[in-house]
Amino acid sequence: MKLFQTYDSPFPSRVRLLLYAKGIEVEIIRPPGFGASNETKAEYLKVNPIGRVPTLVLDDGRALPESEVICEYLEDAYPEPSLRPADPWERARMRLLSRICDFYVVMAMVPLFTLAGRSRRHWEPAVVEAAAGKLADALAYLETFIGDQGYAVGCSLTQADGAIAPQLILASEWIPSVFGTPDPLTALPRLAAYWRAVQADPIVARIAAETRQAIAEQQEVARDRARKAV
Ligand SMILES: N[C@@H](CCC(=O)N[C@@H](CS)C(=O)NCC(=O)O)C(=O)O
Repeated sequence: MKLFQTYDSPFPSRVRLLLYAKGIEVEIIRPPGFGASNETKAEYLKVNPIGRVPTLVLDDGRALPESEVICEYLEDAYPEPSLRPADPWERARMRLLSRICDFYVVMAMVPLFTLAGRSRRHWEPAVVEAAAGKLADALAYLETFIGDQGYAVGCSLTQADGAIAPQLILASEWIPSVFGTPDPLTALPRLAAYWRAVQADPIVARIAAETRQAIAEQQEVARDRARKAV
């Protein structure tokens, strides 16, 4: 199988967490022409017409986009070890936490992703403040439902940890470092305690290290571009 993906994006990281936990080997491919325009993505659009990462491509060529759908496919096709809790309520909490990430946490960060790609003179403080406020609200939803036994749900790794971990790196490390905003975790003790504890898990630690490295490389490219533009 092949996984079209990038290391700095939270959605493929969620799929990699599952692949690592289940010991599934795949070929990792950065989509050709990714990160520029839709024209440069023409080849990739033939693989996934949605044009986003990740896409899982099976050995017979069938392609599956959308991180949550890929994770559910991998759970069904490779059931052991399961990253879905057996108890229906706990499984629902796993899905709820992942959904909060997809619908609220990421959406709150989108205006900041957009600003970060533009020159600093376009960074209106009101836009940054409004996005940071929405992000704090979204993270407070996680605070309400997050587990207290070292993992998002129960006392072992689930898909929810894969959804949450890369987004917390963006929310509590990348955004404060780029925009000078306070770390939102300081106001969320349960989520902060979860985040400290879950990084002791070797698979979460691996995903976190890959994400931090990719973000650092991307920031270096952005700094280089800014230096050249002066
Ligand atoms: N709902 C999708 C979201 C995927 C997504 O938005 N990926 C972003 C990267 S975080 C992307 O590929 N954006 C298009 C681009 O960067 O050109 C999923 O869960 O897979």
